Amino acid sequence: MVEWTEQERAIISGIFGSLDYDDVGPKSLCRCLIVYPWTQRYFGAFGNLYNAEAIKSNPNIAAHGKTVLHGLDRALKNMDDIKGTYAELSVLHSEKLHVDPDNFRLLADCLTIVVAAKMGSAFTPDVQAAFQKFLSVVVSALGRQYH
Ligand code: HNI
Repeated sequence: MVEWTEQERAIISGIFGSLDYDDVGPKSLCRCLIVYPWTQRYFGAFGNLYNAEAIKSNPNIAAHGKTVLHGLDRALKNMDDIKGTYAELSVLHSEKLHVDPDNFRLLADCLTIVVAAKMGSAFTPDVQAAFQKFLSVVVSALGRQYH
């Protein structure tokens, strides 16, 4: 089981407490789709992804970015059982959506960059360490039900 210090818990809840989901969610997913274009293959039914501008102005992508970010609330509320919390979502991504689990890390990295850009100098190494630890646990939990 993952151990969390009080400082890590405080940092992580602080980040999410001041997070603008409607801005950060879409920006992170857009960044992932632009920087790693092969991730677009899962969003064939989402409409126009022809170039970066199209991705950034695609309302389906924006909506899904918010869904994914709100998906992280589950981990936030269950910090001591992130693995169990994501069992079902892991099965969905594996068996139904067939998302390559390497992509979880890519999206997590894009989220880190967007959050860092927003926080500026408040994104200290300690903050980065706690946030990346949290996302690593999420990424590992989401990849858990893959065979
Ligand atoms: Ni993901 C659906 C959460 C990474 C492709 N995804 C969801 C849903 C949640 C979610 C929540 C909605 C489930 C439902 O309807 O019951 N996804 C997350 C989280 C991460 C993640 C927390 C990682 C941090 N998903 C990814 C990645 C990809 C991805 C990296 C592909 C590159 N997800 C999808 C697709 C769907 C999806 C595709 C279905 C979308 C739809 O509406 O058809």
